[in-house]
Amino acid sequence: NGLQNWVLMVTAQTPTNIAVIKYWGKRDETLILPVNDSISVTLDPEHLCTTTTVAVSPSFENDRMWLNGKEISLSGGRFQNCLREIRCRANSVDDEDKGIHIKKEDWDRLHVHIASYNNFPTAAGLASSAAGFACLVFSLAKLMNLKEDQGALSAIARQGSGSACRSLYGGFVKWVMGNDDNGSDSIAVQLANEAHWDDLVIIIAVVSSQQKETSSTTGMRESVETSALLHHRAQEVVPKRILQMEEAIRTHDFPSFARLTCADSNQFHAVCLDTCPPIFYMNDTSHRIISYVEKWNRSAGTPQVAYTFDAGPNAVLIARNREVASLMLQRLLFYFPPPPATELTSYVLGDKSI
Ligand code: 2P0
Repeated sequence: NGLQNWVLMVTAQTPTNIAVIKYWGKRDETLILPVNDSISVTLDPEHLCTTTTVAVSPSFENDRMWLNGKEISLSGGRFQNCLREIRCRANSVDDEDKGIHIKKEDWDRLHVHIASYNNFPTAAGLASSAAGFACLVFSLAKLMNLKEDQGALSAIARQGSGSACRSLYGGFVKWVMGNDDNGSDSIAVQLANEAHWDDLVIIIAVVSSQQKETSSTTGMRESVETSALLHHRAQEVVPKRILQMEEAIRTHDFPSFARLTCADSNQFHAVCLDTCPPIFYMNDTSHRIISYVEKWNRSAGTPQVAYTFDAGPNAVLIARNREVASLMLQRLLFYFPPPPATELTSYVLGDKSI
């Protein structure tokens, strides 16, 4: 194409994922290699997701990115690592209809523009970086016609943000920590697809949509350096839980699934408390939600709801079926009534301390 005014675009949408066996701690900070395996469930794409459009044109002079309409810097090592890994695997692209022909070697001098939107609060402990980097890598891989399989793409997304590697699949996903120093075997694999256990309903109770005080990256670095509990957890506890969780998912065993999910969330927050200086991600409302679910499960005789909290105070509640979910929603709104919309956005649960 002699004209220099063409633009080739790809748009993709990627949901976020919620870990039920948590990733917390790296053994390699640059390659983002974890100290333990983790397991997550990927949410439905229409709820918490990132939509990313990537474009390439000979008229673009630099790589640029906009997040929620605001330009952000691409100079960070993580973006650069992802872009480099994708560019070096790029292939030729021929779009006859548009008369666009890009040769493999052209990708070295072509620049990309990236526009990304989250339909949920960024950095409020709702795994925005997971959906973000997964979507970035997936859409760039499509644009640049990569031939790599999902596993190899997950290893690239992992270098953007660890939890991102799990968002390349739906359903239940395991991030295998791997053994290689180069990270080639630290990839995500799908344990079961989204249809496997579709009775489960996930409700996210937004306790606060404010940005968290300690980023996951900083928090886990400090935990690796100072928490003896983290090392015990990674070596002794998680390997057993991973096997038990895989079995619970395979057999739709909700009581085991709920017990493991709650225990692992609580141990992750115990590691945060065991870190010096201690990290507090949950607040009083989070603690009250835990007590409330524990009481409910005990009085029902068998678990009805599992809870899990990431690097923030928001509760992720997993109900065993739709009936339980609807009951839970009614009860949550009764016990944790949202404040008037004038004080806070109406979907934020009541918490006098905010
Ligand atoms: C997880 N979290 O497994 C755990 C549980 C938060 C608590 O993965 O440094 O944003 O980018 O690899 O992926 C959050 O950590 O951290 C996280 P980086 P990431 O979902």
